[in-house]
Amino acid sequence: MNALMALILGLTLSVDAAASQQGGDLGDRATAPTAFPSPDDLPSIKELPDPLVNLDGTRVTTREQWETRRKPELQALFQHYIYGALPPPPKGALILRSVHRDALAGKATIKQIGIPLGTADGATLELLLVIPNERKLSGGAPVIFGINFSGNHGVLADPRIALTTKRLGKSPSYGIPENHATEAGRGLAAKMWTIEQSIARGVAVATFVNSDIGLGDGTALDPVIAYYYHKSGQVPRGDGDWGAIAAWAWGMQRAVDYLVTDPEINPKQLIAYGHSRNGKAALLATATDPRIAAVIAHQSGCGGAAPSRRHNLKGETVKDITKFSWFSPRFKEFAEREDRLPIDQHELIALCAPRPLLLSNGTLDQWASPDDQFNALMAALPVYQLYGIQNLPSVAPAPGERVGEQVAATMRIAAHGVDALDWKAFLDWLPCAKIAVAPSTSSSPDKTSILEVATPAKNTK
Ligand code: GTR
Repeated sequence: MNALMALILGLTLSVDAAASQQGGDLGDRATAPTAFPSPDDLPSIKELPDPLVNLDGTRVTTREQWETRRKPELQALFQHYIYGALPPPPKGALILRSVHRDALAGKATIKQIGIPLGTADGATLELLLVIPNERKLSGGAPVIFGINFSGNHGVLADPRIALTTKRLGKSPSYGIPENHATEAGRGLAAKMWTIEQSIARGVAVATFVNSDIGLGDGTALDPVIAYYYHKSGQVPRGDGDWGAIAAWAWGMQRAVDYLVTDPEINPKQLIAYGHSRNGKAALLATATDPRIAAVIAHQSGCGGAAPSRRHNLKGETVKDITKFSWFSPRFKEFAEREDRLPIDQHELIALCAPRPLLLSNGTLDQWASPDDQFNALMAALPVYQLYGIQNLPSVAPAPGERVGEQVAATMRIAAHGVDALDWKAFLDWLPCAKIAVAPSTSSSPDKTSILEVATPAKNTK
């Protein structure tokens, strides 16, 4: 019997928080903290823990054991030690606010949808959905959906897209001179989404601003996030209360609540996407919601695809990242003793199995630890193998390369940022995920999309 097994035998192991995801009935707010050992009582594990070994030391050998036992256990462990508890889905009717079929010179339909978030003040998430009008396949368009920073009106310069009234991060270059959206910001973030590129290839794009859930910058109370603390509105946060990453991931799952109902969208082809902190949220959303079909995590770094037990000395650490209010307060307790974590981020990747997954990185963004992310990907592969997934990657991608197929990694010579070439690489990968896309009309062959050298991109914060 290993030390950890001995410890947990005396504890009530509850996986209710994870098991309750998507349809559980645990009341309005987050569930009570699960009883797991405190960091002081956890054994040191120097290497990435084996995803196929249960907390009590027994081994998972079948898909059924993974699905029924290890997966819910890991979902509970991630919520307990790292992200905090995700509440169950809220109730409330979706509101279709507007439909415009003549966007992008007639190539696309814009829909704006209000999604109630279940709070007492009636807060909503405002989803922008842009759908290609020309679709050769029946069954609806695939959709890439993710979070934006500067408001829906920033990602596409269409005057009919509503300006958010929420508190935004001050960013004059995105038309946010103080903390609120202005008309001047319309379309200023379009280069980070290149929505017309997805539309040309038959792929829909959906997005909402992070502030609909909460800005998560620690400067002011984020009402939706605080509403779902264990003790409503309790400030400062308590052990096990969620941080912004979990809240954003939960917001992405609320977008899914709508996307599965839209007849113009293929409900089996919902692709979660995120850059940086939003990449962390996209991975967590996928790991805890089976309705999501695939995930693209771009430069997701620490708390995303990069393990806390990292080797890259230039990479972000648990100590660095827990200065933000993005995680459960418990995660901070593992700063400089990451070896005490009973889990690591490769297991977040493993929770996405057998679904297609793309990790995209830039050589000049060492803060996001691309090599460590690749190690995490490799350590997650035994779970993909359990499902018989083939053509798995074995060596890290060189700059300009994509390795793997359904499970893939790409590398560019690029800094922290996202642009048209990144989106081209995402779209080029979709056929590997068995999601049909129209061929690229760009003159360069598909493979060169990630070969081009970008000038260091601006941080998108
Ligand atoms: C940084 C953070 C990264 C990444 C980035 C971002 O400050 O350290 O993990 O999330 O912000 O989201 O832009």
